[in-house]
Amino acid sequence: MKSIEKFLGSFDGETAVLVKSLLAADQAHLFEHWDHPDATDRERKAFLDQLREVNRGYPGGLVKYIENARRLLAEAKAGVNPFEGFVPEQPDVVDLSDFRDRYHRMEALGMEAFDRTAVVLVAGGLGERLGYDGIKLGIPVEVLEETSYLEHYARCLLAMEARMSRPKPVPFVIMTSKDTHDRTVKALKENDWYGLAPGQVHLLKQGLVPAIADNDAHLAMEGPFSLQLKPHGHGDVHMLLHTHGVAAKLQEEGIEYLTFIQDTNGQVFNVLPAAVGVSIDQNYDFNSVAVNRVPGEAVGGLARLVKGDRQMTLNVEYNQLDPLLKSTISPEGDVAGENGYSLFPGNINVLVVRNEPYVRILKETEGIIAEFVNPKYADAARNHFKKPTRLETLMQDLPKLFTGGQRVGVSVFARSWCFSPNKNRLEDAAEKHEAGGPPESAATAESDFYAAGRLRLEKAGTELRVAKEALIRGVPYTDGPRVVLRPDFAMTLAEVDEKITGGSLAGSATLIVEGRGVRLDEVHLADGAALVIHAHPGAEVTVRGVLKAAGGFVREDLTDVDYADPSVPAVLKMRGYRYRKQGVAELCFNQPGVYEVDLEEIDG
Ligand code: UGB
Repeated sequence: MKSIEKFLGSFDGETAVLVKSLLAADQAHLFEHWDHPDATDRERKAFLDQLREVNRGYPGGLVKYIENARRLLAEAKAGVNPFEGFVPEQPDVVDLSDFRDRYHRMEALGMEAFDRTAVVLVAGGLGERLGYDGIKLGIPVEVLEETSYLEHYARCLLAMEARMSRPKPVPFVIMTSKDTHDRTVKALKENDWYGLAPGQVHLLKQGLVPAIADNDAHLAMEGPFSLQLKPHGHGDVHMLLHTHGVAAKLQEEGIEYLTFIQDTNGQVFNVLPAAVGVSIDQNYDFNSVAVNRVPGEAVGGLARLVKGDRQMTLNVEYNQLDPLLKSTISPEGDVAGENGYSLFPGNINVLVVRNEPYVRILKETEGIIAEFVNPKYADAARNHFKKPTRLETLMQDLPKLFTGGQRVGVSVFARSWCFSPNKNRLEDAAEKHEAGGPPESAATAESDFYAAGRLRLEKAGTELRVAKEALIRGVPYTDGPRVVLRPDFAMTLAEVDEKITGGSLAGSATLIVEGRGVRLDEVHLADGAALVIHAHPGAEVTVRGVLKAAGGFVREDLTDVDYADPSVPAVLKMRGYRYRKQGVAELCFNQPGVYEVDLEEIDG
């Protein structure tokens, strides 16, 4: 009798069934140290606890995971091409990158559906590429007022709620992980949930999956009494929305659209209203927000793949797209279409999913979305791995499960208007810029955040003198004018147009506006002027006139001494600069009422 079998009688029912099923699945090696003379009861108990936790965390349990792994590993070994026989075509695209009339119609349509929309944020990633040891949601998207990503997102949800004819909280699902959960909860609690109702926030913590040692899917051990565990990927969000019953519950509450967003994309709410509008207008079940992509660019391309009467629109990684095109419709590979861009727009992982088919698919699949495995083989025969692998899943792969009948499309927006994440440490961002790619760093994310504010003003007819792009430690940054129009002031371009008339801003001016009732009428900010307006609900404020320079916010680039100084915060070091406040006109209206302000009357 094997050593573990002697112990089975002493286990509770769940544990005994689990251990037996693992033995039947050829996993006896997990228990080979079980009755080693040095083994302690504590170690054994901890191991069983771990096995039960991992087993519960995966629909169908560990045995199902092992079965799935064997199947996928056999396909990987045989070199099965998942796109074999599929012919790529341009997907259904609604291109709103020109901000023309259709853009405004889609925004208005999406805004009407705010009471039927939920926001799902995937925030389980640790941000190793960023070299930051806090949670990415806690990083400020801008350092003038130091608004964190989490606070910015919360403000957007509150602004959505305020725009409903019958306001109700927008459900906010946050997927965390072991790495980010406690710190996300702490940030929410310490900041009074950023004004959100705790009941509107659904926290789903993703677990880890076992590492796999070989093609037979023997689970890899970290020590004699612990499994080696690895992340399963952001596709876990689908599994958790299913296993926790959240998607189904939201459906019962009348939520028709789930919008999926990433942790550090301060631009995403610029386009969410219009993206939801496109889903409604086109009756899309799955809508990928995307950007125009230069042929060959290192970002996944969205393509419709057709094989007989089967077709699916999905993200194809750029290194798979080019060979697929060459072997099918285009001997030259990925080439530019009439508009100068690839026919296959770039995926940015912002998704709008119709909840009704989604809940159905989740039920059918138990939320396991198109898992894949990517072992690094040590030998040409593909018998051995260089290191243990694991099954993975990506949230954008959901359409792989659409069996027909679902409508899948793509909404294209101007690039930095919809996407400018903070993913890379400063040095790597500089290298990426040098190589001609997007730096995706703290500085570019902040620069684009202000650029989005400028774009709003420009569309409303404000004249802007934009500063020249500068390189800060090799990363491009446009210093101004810095414009932050808070979401409660305006969620759509139409609202900005309604609330701002004319005016002008010079290169290093700063304008921050918070408050639904604020209006700017011919406001002119000189170089070095800074105007900050905070108006509480019920305060109807009209501001007009010229604000002269009084210092404003002055950018100071960090020196090597700053970098060596541990007291300089990491969130500044990842940018390469700080702002000093030197003479800012701050207008605060804490009481409801009607106010008129002439900037000429303000002294410094
Ligand atoms: N995330 C989780 O919540 N859990 C996880 O296990 C992993 C990540 P990364 P990645 O923006 O250009 C994605 O690491 O994986 C969250 C798309 O797959 O920043 O390199 C994490 O917290 C890719 O197609 O990105 O690549 C973060 O919010 C492309 O769109 C989000 O998932 C790429 O992003 C993304 O995680 C991109």
